[in-house]
Amino acid sequence: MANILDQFSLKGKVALVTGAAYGIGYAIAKAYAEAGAKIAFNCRSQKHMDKALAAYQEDGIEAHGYICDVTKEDEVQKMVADIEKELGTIDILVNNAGIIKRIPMLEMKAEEFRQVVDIDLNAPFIVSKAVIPGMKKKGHGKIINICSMMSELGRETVSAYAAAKGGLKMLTRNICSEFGEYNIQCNGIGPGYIATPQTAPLRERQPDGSRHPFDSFIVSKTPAARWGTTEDLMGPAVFLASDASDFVNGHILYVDGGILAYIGKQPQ
Ligand code: NAP
Ligand code: GCO
Repeated sequence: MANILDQFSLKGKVALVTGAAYGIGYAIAKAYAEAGAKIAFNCRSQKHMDKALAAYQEDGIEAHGYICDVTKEDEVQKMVADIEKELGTIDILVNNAGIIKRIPMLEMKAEEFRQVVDIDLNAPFIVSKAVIPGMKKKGHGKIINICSMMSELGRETVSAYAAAKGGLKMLTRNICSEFGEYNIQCNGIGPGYIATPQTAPLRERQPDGSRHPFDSFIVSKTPAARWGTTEDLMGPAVFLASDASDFVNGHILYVDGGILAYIGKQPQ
C-alpha cells in the first residue's frame, strides 16, 4: 500500500481543466500542477488566454492553453486530440467552464436560458464524451464536475443556472453509473459562495460604501461566516483527482462552509 500522502500525488497525470483562465478553474489547475500533474486548460477569449498563460508562468506552472468553446463539439474533439498528441491521454477532466445569467424568470428569454444550459450542462456532456474513450483505453480516469449550491437550492433570478447545475449533479451520477466498471470515477464539487469574477456583482460596495445586501446575506447564511476563496477548493479538488478517492464515485462534495447544513441565524 502506497504511503498515504503518495495517494494524493498527481505525478505523471495529464489534467484538463476547462475554463481555467482565471477563477475557480485557475486555482484547481494550480493545485494539480503543485500535486505533479501536467496541465491543459481552455477558454474562449485570446485576451483571457494571454493573461492566463502569463499568470501560470508567473506561478512557475507550464500550462498548455487551448482556445476552445466547450459548447462546440468539433472544437472540443480537436482540443482533446491535440492534448492527447502533445501531452498524452487525459487522466483527469474537470468540467469547470460555466456562466450564470441573473434574470427574473419571467423576463428571461428562452435563448438566454438555453445559453446557460448549453455551457453549464450540455458542455460537460460534450467534453466528457470526448475524454472518456481515452480513459477507458488507459484503464482509469477521474471526472470532476463543478456543480453548485444551486444543484440543491433555488433562488430568484437563477432559474437557468439552477436547472443546469441540478442536471449536472445527475449527469455526474450517470457517468459514475455507466463507467464505474472501467475504473473511471465521476464526482462533483459543489462550491459555496466563492469570491471570483462570477460573483463580483454580488459583493460590490453600495454607492454609500456599505456592503452589498447579498454579501451580508450570504455571510449570515454561512456558518463559516465568510465567502469562500478559490484556495478553499484546491484540497478537495486534488483529493477527487487522486488515487485517494478511487472508491468515491457519484458523490457531490459540497465545499460551502456549511451553508447547506444551516437554517440561518434568527433575526435579532
Ligand atoms: P468565472 O470567474 O466566470 O470563470 C469562468 C471561466 O469559464 C472563464 O475562464 C471563462 O473564460 C470560461 N468559460 C465560460 N464559458 C466558456 C465556454 N463556452 N467555453 C470555454 N470556456 C468558457 O467563474 P468561476 O466563479 O470561476 O466559476 C467556475 C465554475 O464554478 C462555474 O461552472 C461556476 O458555475 C461554478 N461555481 C462558481 C461558484 C462561485 O461562487 N464563484 C460557486 C459554485 C459553482 P472565457 O470567458 O474566456 O471563455
Ligand atoms: C448566485 C451565485 C451562485 C454561485 C454558486 C453558489 O447568483 O446565486 O452566483 O449561484 O455562483 O453557484 O454555489
